[in-house]
Order: sequence, then structure tokens, then C-alpha cells
Amino acid sequence: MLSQRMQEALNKQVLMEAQSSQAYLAMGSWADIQPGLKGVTKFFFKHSDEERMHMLKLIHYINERGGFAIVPALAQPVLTFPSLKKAFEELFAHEVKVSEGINELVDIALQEKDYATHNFLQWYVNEQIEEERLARECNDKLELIGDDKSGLYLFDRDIMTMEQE
Ligand code: OFO
Repeated sequence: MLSQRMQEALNKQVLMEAQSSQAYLAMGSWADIQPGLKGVTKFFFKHSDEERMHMLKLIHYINERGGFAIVPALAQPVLTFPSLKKAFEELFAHEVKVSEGINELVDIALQEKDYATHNFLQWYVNEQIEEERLARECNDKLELIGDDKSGLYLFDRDIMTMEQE
């Protein structure tokens, strides 16, 4: 059984994952109407789906452990971006915040001596290592590319394979 404190903290993370899904969905829609960003568009939409999966995993866990998962209201995310670089900077900042949220949850699980939740959270800890790596790599590449159109072309072409590296 989840403690009240643990349950509230997990529900806060449900909100954060839902917000991430929504934010990346908006990035996908924005990229979709930019010329030549087919790969990036696919990347954002796929990440939005993944965040929804992270949210669902939490929802199932909370309910399974005798709590009640709250489906949150969502604010409208940022809809447009001055550049692809800016969108990826935002994505990276978002992932860092998510990681902080997960770390806080791990901390609470230990304080509450909730080892089952601690164990459950390890999946997210590992996932965030990968997510941050990928976001940082995208930012570094875009920094190098600057306004170089052929660089952007290659970035868009290769982004879906960067995930498996
Ligand atoms: Fe679920 O936050 Fe990204 O991964």
C-alpha cells in the first residue's frame, strides 16, 4: 500500500509525464509544418507517445498499489519555436526537470521505506540517463550545424537512428 505522501508524489510525476507528452506533441506539430523536417517530426511524435507510455506506467502502478492515479488537467504547451535549436533546447531542459522529479521520487521512496516503489522507479532512472544523453547529443549537433542547411538536412535524416546508438 502506498503512503499518502508517496501517492501524491507519484501523481505529481503523472502530471509531469503528461506535460512532457503534450510538449513534444506540440513540437511535432510545429516541425510538421516546417519544410524538410520529416525526420525530426517523426522523432517528436514518437517521443510524445513514449511520454504517454511513461505516464500510463505510473498510473497502473499507483492503482495497483492501492492508490488512485489522478488524470491531470494540462496547460497548453509552447506551440511555436524560433528555431529547431530552440525546440531542442527546450526538450533538453524538460528532460532535466523530469530527471529531477524522478530523483525526488526515489528520495521519498527511501524516506518512506517503500522499497517496492524504489524498485519500480529504477526503470525511470535508467530511462532518464538515455533521454538526457540523446537530448544533449541533439543539442551539441545543432550547435555545430548552426545555419548550415546541408548539416540540418543530415541531422533530419539521421535523427531516428541516433536513438539506437
Ligand atoms: Fe518521461 O520523461 Fe522523457 O523520458
